[in-house]
Amino acid sequence: MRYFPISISLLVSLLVSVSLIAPASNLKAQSFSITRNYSKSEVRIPMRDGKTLHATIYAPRDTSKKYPIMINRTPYSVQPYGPNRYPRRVGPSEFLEQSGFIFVRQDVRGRWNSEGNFDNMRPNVDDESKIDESSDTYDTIDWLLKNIANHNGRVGMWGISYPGFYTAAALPNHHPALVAASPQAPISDFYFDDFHHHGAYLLSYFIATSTFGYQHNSPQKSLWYRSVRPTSRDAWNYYLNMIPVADAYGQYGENNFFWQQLVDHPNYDEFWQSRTILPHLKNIKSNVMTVGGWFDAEDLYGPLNIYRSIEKQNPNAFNTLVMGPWSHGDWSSTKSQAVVGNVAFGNNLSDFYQRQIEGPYFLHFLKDIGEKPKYEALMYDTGAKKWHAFSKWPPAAATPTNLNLSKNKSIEISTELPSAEPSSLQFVSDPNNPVPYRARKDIGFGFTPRAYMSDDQRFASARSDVLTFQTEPLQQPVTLVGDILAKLKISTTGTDADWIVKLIDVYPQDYGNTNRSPTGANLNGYQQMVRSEVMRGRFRNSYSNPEPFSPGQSDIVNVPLQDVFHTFRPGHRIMIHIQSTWFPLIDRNPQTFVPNIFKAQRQDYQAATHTVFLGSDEGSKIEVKQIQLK
Ligand code: PG9
Repeated sequence: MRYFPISISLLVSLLVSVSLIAPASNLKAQSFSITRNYSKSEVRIPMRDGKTLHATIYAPRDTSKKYPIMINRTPYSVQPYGPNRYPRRVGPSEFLEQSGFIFVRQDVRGRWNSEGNFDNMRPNVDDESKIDESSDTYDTIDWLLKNIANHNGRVGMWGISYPGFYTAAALPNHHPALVAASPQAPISDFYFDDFHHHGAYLLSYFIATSTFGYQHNSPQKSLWYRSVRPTSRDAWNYYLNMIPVADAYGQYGENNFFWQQLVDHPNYDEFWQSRTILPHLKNIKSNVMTVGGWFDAEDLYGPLNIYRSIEKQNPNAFNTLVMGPWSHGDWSSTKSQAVVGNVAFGNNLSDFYQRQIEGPYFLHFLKDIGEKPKYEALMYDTGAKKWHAFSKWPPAAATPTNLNLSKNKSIEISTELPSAEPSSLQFVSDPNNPVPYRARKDIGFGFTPRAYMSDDQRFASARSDVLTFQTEPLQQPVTLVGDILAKLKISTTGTDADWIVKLIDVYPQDYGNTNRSPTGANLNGYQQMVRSEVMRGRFRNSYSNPEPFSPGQSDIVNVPLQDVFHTFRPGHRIMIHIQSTWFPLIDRNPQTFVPNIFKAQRQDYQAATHTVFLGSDEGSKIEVKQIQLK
């Protein structure tokens, strides 16, 4: 068994012993002033094609030492612009700001005060005469090393979300001075992160789509576009009436190039395939620490697959993965409690991460302070609520197991195939009466969907168009690790359908007596979402070549769910949901096969009867991996 069950206290004592951090008594920092400790300068850095990119440099006022350069590249602006205006935060954490780095924040090509055209997830081109995000970062690093004072010749990069993508996109053919990169909640591929999940468009990104769809004509220090403004506060009906979805175009205006690209490329074609960074993560000499949140609604595919791609293509690289009980980017917060929706995971988790995980990583590789991290994967068990360090992910000790689904809606956990006789269950799926992705009271307009990832699923269990399966209360803990594959044998009376699968932790009826939720939610019998995913049925055999279903004919739909690390404790149940609408998280499948669902007309949206085949070795089952933790 090659894993190291490490509690926070043990991990802290390990790190305090190498005097990386002050003992707990000093953990709470005084309020650290960027203005008092850093001087600001603004530069325009020339790229190899002649375009110049704006960068703001915050250098320590103490010029008696040499410092590493720490770069963050962003499409969200490096505001505030102007020599005498300082932000509250310039680095990944106050802990690292206090340690002293030369922080460089840059507007990426085509955004805000930088020149050039913006291109979402700009394709990486392996041609040094052409530009991409890798070449822009190389040119930026080269210029900085030659033009700024007091650096120690080493460069780090970090970024959360889109800046996480730019950190990963710096790695192909990276500058030799780049020695420590930390892509955090990084986007890897817009067909599996953010805007799409396995072919389904995330309608819940409707507001965000306007952010990345307007070119500016010249460098700008203030917003050059108007975000789309829904004409109603009733999100549910606003989205329900948006048919054809492509009509939203009218609300964006003709010049939202990204919306047009989304509508024109519903399949995983060359447009999207050219924009994934995963196959380009080769020949990496830099050290990499990828960070993600188990409840990240935006970019969960990204961190898991960037770690995997680097591991596969660079077996000798220092490549670590940290996954904690966080939603999108929570690890960078200064909040004392880690809470996702109604579920609390403990105190000082982001402080622990910043001072004892992220901090030591950069201090070691950029300043020769402290030891190299001793784990490859530092993973948080979201059920038992404790950290574990593994030598690889998924852990070598993980054993394949099946959640076998039965007609009586029970689940049998077994390494054997289902023993029950062949059977089936049916439900009517109606896109005009879709299953909400949250309790209706919680559905509104947001920049992106965030909080649904640990929601109570009792609102859905009660619906006839959601098939609900569950185990008996567990006698022993069941720990699931790694990715999950729902192998569904189905049929439908329609010619297209979406298949959504959810993994749920059902709390005991008497749970809440001692564990009230920080939001006041009653946790007795709470049905906590652990993982969920959709497969748009037309893409079941190929994301690039959609196929209709033949009405009444059985077919196989494999639904890949992202990794988990979750212990279902004794007294809890494991629950599975299967459904075919998930609104308005994703757009609705009209259940009539049309060339492009964005352009489906009202008459295409038809109810259909779906059948899920169970039992025997051909029946539907959920393939998981189990580990026995000490
Ligand atoms: N990945 C996040 C995002 C990308 C595009 C649109 C909306 C959100 C992020 O960068 O925060």
